[in-house]
Amino acid sequence: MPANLTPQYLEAEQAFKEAKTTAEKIAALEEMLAVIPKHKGTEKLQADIKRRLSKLREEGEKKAKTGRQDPFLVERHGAGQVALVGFPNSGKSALVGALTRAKVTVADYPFSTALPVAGMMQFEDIWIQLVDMPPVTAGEMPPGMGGALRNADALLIVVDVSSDDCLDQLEGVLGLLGEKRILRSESDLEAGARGHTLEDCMVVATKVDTPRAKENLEILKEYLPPGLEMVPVSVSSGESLEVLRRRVFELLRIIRIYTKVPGQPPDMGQPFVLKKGSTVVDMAAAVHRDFPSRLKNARIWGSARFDGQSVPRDYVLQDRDIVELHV
Ligand SMILES: Nc1nc2c(ncn2[C@@H]2O[C@H](COP(=O)(O)OP(=O)(O)O)[C@@H](O)[C@H]2O)c(=O)[nH]1
Ligand SMILES: [Mg+2]
Repeated sequence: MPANLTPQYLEAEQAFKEAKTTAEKIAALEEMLAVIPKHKGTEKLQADIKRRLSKLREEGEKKAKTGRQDPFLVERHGAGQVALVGFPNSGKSALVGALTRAKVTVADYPFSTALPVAGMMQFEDIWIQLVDMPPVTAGEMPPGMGGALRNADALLIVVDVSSDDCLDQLEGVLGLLGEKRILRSESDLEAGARGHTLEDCMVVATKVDTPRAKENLEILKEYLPPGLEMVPVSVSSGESLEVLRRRVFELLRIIRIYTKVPGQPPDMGQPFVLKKGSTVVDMAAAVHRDFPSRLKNARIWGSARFDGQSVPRDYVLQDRDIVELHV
């Protein structure tokens, strides 16, 4: 059967041939896998790509262990990893500095951040990792950065509303994310490609303390693509920084679940962090590998109709639920 490869696929294959770093090669192979026409005629090719991918990922991990890792990839910590992307001077480093204890360089000259800097942001009882990224410009992104952005759980698009070119900044970043296939379609993601939809992104409009901010915010609001949220903040005045913490948590679409042993008060220390939509069985799996098969039922405090209510295995949990697993 002919493979009928599309121009999109051939383009990705070309990118693979030109790729120099492991991260670039992985990104190109992922791309090939995402866009390859899925039918009998390409099955062998698909298997071949998958084999090459897993080999490269293994090599990448080995390299990471010996210290020669991709400088743009930041090891994930906490409840989720959120990368900040924006033009030079948009206020990314100032934000990460205000929300975490990371040692960032805030400067009024561009390109003061050459490599990612990560910090942990506290939100109530969990920690979320923020990664300050080197700047992008319209049509340009440092090579290797795409992989790190695809790898993050969510993206904050930082736009400076003190500047009248804030709409160009937003469009520039969105255009670039699309072009580099960091933003991609739901079907690409379902096919196994790494990347994000707009659902994983949020615009942070910074420097709302400045004179031009109000007017520029109105313009941004008008042109904001549907489905993309925006939070206006100021690091200088501290305005809405607490709101931003919560919005970043919501952007990650995660829930916090606490455990309880029968007859004892709940453990309100470090919660288990699960994806939104997770069930009692998912929770059991997070506690112990053997639990799902041994699980009989559970009792829930929080989202249930009454405290201590018995619920089935497929009960969908809500943020802050307390679960007592019966095995
Ligand atoms: N007025 C005002 N200035 C800010 C704010 N946030 C950052 N800046 C200034 O904007 C410049 C660039 O900030 P920086 O965080 O280094 O930008 P980056 O290049 O995106 O990391 C610095 O001079 C900051 O002091 C803010 O909320 N309000
Ligand atoms: Mg910076």
